[in-house]
Amino acid sequence: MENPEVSIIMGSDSDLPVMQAAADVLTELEVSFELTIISAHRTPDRMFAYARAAHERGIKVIVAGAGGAAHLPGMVAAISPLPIIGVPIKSSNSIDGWDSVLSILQMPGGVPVATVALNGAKNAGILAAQIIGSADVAVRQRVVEYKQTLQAKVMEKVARIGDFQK
Ligand code: RP5
Repeated sequence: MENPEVSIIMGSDSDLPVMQAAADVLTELEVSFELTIISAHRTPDRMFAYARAAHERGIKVIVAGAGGAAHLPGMVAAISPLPIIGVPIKSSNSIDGWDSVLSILQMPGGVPVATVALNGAKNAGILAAQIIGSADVAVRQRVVEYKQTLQAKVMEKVARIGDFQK
């Protein structure tokens, strides 16, 4: 996409089946994004170059997914001034998912990473859109409409299953 506002990065192509959900919801909300692989451990120079320059390319939010010893979101947050949303992934090298969660969640003071649930890439994409929407009325309106569809889906189920006594 031209002029992406959100950048989706992940440690490996093996993370893509999870991270695809962030791309899908950003597509649905019509937020421009880029998507690539950056490994904090295997391509450290690439990670530094990316994190130093992402904001200069017009990126406004970074969604970063990794599994196991999941250092990518935290290391990018250490370098970049942009808001970082971390997605812990239960990957092939993850013991049980807790390793990924705690690696991303337990950041030291001064270096925040907004951590979503294990494999929570969909919510990471929505949160990224909400951050973009805080300064973009059209995106914010699409988030409003998205929330209305969530409500409508639940109310359809209520109509099917039954309601409480009013
Ligand atoms: C992490 O190691 C990646 O984010 C991925 O979740 C995990 C396994 O990577 P591969 O061995 O599948 O490339 O850095």
